Amino acid sequence: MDPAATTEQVTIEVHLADGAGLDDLSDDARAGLSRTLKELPPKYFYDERGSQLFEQITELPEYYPTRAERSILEQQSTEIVAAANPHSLVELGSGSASKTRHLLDAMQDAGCLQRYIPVDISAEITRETAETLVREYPGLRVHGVICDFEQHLEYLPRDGRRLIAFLGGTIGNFPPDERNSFLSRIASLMGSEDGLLLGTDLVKEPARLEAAYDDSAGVTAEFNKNVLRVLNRELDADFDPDFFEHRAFYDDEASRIDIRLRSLADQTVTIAALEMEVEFSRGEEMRTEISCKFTREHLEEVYAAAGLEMAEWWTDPDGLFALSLARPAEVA
Ligand code: AVJ
Repeated sequence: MDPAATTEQVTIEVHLADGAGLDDLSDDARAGLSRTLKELPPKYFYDERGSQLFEQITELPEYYPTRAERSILEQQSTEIVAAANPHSLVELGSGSASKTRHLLDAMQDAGCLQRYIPVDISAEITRETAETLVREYPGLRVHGVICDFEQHLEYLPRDGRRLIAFLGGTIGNFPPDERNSFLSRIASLMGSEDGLLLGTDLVKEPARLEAAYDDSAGVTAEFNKNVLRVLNRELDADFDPDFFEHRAFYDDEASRIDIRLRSLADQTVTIAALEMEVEFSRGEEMRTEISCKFTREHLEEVYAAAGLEMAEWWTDPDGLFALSLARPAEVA
């Protein structure tokens, strides 16, 4: 498709057809709301307001993952870059790339920084970030790829030794089957010298986990309900967020936080764009997100199942969060 903008150091490649996002939302909403346990995929939280609310979440006292991951990057980026020794840094879901600078700094110090390839759904944020970074890092070329990285991994440039970073713990949003096919696809696109740097939140006391997803200021509750506003706007639906309540609990068996919206009344919601009426009984819960928590042993198994091998493992001083480096497994 058409490269949206090219300057000397910045290239932005757009692979999103107009309306594709809306088609996906329509399909996902129709399928998810037809299940016995109603469900909406978490990627639709992140419109402008949702992204702002998530930014607020990352600053909440209860929400430790962002700070813990940042502290690993602050302390270990030199080691990470030495272990991966990349020419380019590919980042899936790059957004404003705030944590990425630690890796770029370490690559610059090691003299190996050539290219940064942010992969994101938002062209605006990616372009702004690209322009800022080329000013901050002389000689850096930024090649942004605007796509849904869940669907369009094959658009990633393949030349040079790459470190593919997938930070923030977003891999936790994938159910096991989808996680396995996603990681398997990444593995199949990796050269033998490429590395995957994956951020994962770790198993810990349920009370601590639950507090991180049900903060006392109610920001996560607003974030959760925001998906209803997205459906109201995009699909001409009539959800009343006041008739739903935020709920987050740790599912010990599945090692994951389960996030839901519970209906406070018997109610019927109309989704005009889908010509659909959806009934909720009082107390019925709709799942809006899962956030899987890992141990090192479990993650090693997850990698192995996807054709990857854990090469390195770093945690923050409190052992809350991990970054790990994986490589394609040797094929015998
Ligand atoms: C951005 C997916 C990593 O699962 O912790 C935060 C999203 N949801 N609070 C997470 C989220 C509710 C977050 N990820």
